[in-house]
Amino acid sequence: MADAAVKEKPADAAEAQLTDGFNLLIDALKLNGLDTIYGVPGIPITDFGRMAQAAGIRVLSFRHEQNAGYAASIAGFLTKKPGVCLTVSAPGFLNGLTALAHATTNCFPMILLSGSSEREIVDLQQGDYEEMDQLAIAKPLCKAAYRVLHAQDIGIGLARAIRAAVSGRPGGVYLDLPAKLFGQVMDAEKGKNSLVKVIDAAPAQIPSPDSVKRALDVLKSAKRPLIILGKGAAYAQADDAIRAFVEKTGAPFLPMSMGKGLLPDTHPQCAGAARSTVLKDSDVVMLIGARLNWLLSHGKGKAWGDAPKKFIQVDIEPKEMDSNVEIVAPVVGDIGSCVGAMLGVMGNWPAPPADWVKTVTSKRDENVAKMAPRLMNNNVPMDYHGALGVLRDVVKARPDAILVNEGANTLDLARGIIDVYKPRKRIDVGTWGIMGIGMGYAIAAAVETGKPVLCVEGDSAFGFSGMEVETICRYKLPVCIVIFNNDGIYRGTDVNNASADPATTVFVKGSRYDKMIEAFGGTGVNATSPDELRRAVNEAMDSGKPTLINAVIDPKAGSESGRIGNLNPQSALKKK
Ligand code: ADP
Ligand code: TZD
Ligand code: MG
Repeated sequence: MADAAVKEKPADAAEAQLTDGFNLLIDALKLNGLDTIYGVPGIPITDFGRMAQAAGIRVLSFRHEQNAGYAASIAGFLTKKPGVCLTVSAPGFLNGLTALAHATTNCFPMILLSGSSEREIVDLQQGDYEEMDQLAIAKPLCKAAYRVLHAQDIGIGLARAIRAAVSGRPGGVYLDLPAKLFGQVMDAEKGKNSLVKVIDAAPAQIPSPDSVKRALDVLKSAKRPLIILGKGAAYAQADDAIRAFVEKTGAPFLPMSMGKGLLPDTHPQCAGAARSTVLKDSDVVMLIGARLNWLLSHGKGKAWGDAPKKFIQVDIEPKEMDSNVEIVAPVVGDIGSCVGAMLGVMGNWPAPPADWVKTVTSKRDENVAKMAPRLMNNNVPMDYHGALGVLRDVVKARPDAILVNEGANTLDLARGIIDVYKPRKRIDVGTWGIMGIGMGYAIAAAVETGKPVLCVEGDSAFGFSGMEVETICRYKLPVCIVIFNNDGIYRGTDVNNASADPATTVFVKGSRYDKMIEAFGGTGVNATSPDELRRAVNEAMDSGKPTLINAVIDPKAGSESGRIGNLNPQSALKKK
């Protein structure tokens, strides 16, 4: 056994006094509680992975670096510690880089550790094995990028990476580790002393009392208040304070996709099912850990209606203020401190005007009632509503399970239909609407939380990371994947009349994704009706066995681009 060999090697006197780059990096990670690595082995980091595993770090080997990177990024979101991804030079690094950029865009703390080739050769462009100036390439795509050239700097290098990843607005950090570094030897005692245990990596950022008062004054003046909870609020892990604050205001709240569950979707103040009404008709909007980007129509235009609106924004990043519209009351600080400070000085808070609460509640109840019968349909072939009605019940019965979701129709409809009951239980495509996060997220969610995972995947979305079902089986993770198989992207019905090639959005008809997982010893199920789906998902969630369910969905059921068809250039042209 490799680890036994490493541990039991008799240390002769001279050797005992030396350490090397491999061990220093392992010690530095452990010293800072970074106990899990997601990666793909190869030159020059194969031995590093082995030695890290032998030293008690959990090292999960993936089939593609991008998926390992997505795993690390969501590990960062779920734990507030940087998720660590480990890649080989050039191509492996580039595969991981998409995930690093994704982490940065989504404000998730992550560190990409990558081996790199020999500096002297790379810099003279003499054609080294996997030659690439990785540091230069990573820089514009992450929050910070560093290179460590000397073993005695490993401690400082990792400390800088950790601080950069988690302090302020979290994000992705690149740490370049040239091959030679690992073999560098130094005195063990000096090496030990060179390591840094990062103290208070994400210091509390206390908002100014003036900003807190200003925000509360504006909120109190509202006739039609709205609170929007984004994934920054979920990340902050200030769950009790956020809930207490929202409840004290009595205002309707709208959870963004990954902010769902901070307060349950079934909470009386939840306005999720009255989204367009609250966006249009609110007069004061408080954003907590949510940006006014495309997902909120930039805070202006048709979606927000004509009535004048005042925005309050709670965020750790001062530059976020006024990014799209004027923020009349910026509250800059970490969400725990900001919400705590507001709670501390709210005093007796007046309930919002009853007519506003009533408008929102009746709109919500009306929409929920309209949807209800569609969710109970038992149509064959299944439509999205019939299948999602089942999954909604499954999650309701298991509020601790983590829901991973990607696709177009599969994403947009699942977001609206499946209620979430607890914080950080829904993870999805995030700010970029990226396809491919599915299996990486599922693996990290299972590893980091130990909870069962339900992945609701479009058939196209799944294809981006599908090979990781082997990884799920290899590590025996409690993951149930449900593929909404509608034969393609958005719909399976497109026809190409110009040649014998299939249309660009369709896949092989009647594909049996369930057979993929059987190749690796997992359980595959082909489900053609809501009843079959219910039975299969319940069984998988209860057994914890890796399972892939091919849910056969009517190819005609979806619509182009799901809910965001309006963003297609062709739709914009049609409007003109
Ligand atoms: P969503 O997509 O859910 O609307 P965004 O990713 O757009 O959310 O916004 C998240 C925001 O949360 C970012 O502006 C980020 O700076 C902020 N944020 C992240 N963590 C914290 C924190 N601990 N305290 C305050 N703000 C935070
Ligand atoms: N590539 C990447 C990395 N991200 C993307 N978002 C896309 C391509 C474009 N895209 C979407 O925005 S959704 C989607 C693609 C390819 C797939 C939709 O098909 P699906 O879901 O099968 O996953 P539905 O249920 O058929 O709509
Ligand atoms: Mg599809």
